[in-house]
Amino acid sequence: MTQNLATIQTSVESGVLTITLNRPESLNAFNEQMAIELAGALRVAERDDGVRCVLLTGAGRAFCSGQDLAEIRSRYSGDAAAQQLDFARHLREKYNPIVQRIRTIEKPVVAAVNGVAAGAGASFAFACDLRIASRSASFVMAFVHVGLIPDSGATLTLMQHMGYSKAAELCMLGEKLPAEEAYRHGLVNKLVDDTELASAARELAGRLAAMPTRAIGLTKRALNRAWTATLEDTLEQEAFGQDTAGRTTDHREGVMAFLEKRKPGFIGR
Ligand code: T3D
Repeated sequence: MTQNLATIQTSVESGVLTITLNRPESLNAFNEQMAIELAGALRVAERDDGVRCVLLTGAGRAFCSGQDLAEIRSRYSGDAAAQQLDFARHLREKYNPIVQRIRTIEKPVVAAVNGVAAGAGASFAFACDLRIASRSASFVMAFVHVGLIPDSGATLTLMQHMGYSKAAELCMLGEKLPAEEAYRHGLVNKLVDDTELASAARELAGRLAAMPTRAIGLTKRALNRAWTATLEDTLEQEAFGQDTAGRTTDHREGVMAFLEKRKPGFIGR
């Protein structure tokens, strides 16, 4: 089923919710309406058991160009202190809930990066669990060019994916990182020709959606927590996750399928 909202398009097929950022005339710049609609779509994805993987992509030649700069022009009328408050509130209310949801939803989230991902648009791609990109795609930490700092979690996620040195270079210089180079640095998981991106992304997301969703969700939770945890905490988190995964129908199905030498049929529970 396909749904066309003002700034995004959503469709669900075989357990994959595809969210397409759809403002191609501004390279899918992120505005207030998109914040509302994207947050809403992710909320539905979290609650709907029929959704077992989320695929985020962009319409046209870009993934997302970050904050709609035309929209924030109106902020420049107040004094400096008021502007600062406004920026913080804007991040807390519009961007942060989206990044939190992408990171904490216990289902795989894949970014199909179909073109340039700039500013917070790049941050959204970094927040996803996996990135598949077309050869012509690129990442630009554009924040510095408009006198801002990286946000939407990128100061953490970019470092996690690439290490401090490369993250600092990209954030401080704001140079375009082509997808080929991003792939070499491990930022992109899979690189494909432009004409193959849509089908390769659907194939990857479809594969993830047919896997044991509960185990994948608990794996994601454990991986996320491990960044800031001690070994002791990590072992405990894994014990908890295993206890929960071990009680699922999918666990039993996986074991039985192995013993009966057949393909497993996972149901996501
Ligand atoms: O509280 C807060 O709001 C703070 C939060 C900040 C989060 C952020 O994301 S800050 C960073 C914002 N994003 C940028 O600074 C990126 C701006 N865009 C660019 O640097 C370039 O457009 C790209 C590198 C992304 C792509 O370059 P190129 O040459 O391929 O395309 P272009 O010609 O620059 O853009 C095509 C059209 O999209 C153009 O419109 P036009 O002239 O055809 O009518 C351009 O104005 C428009 N566009 C691109 N990015 C944005 C945009 N319009 C509004 N906002 C944009 N971010």
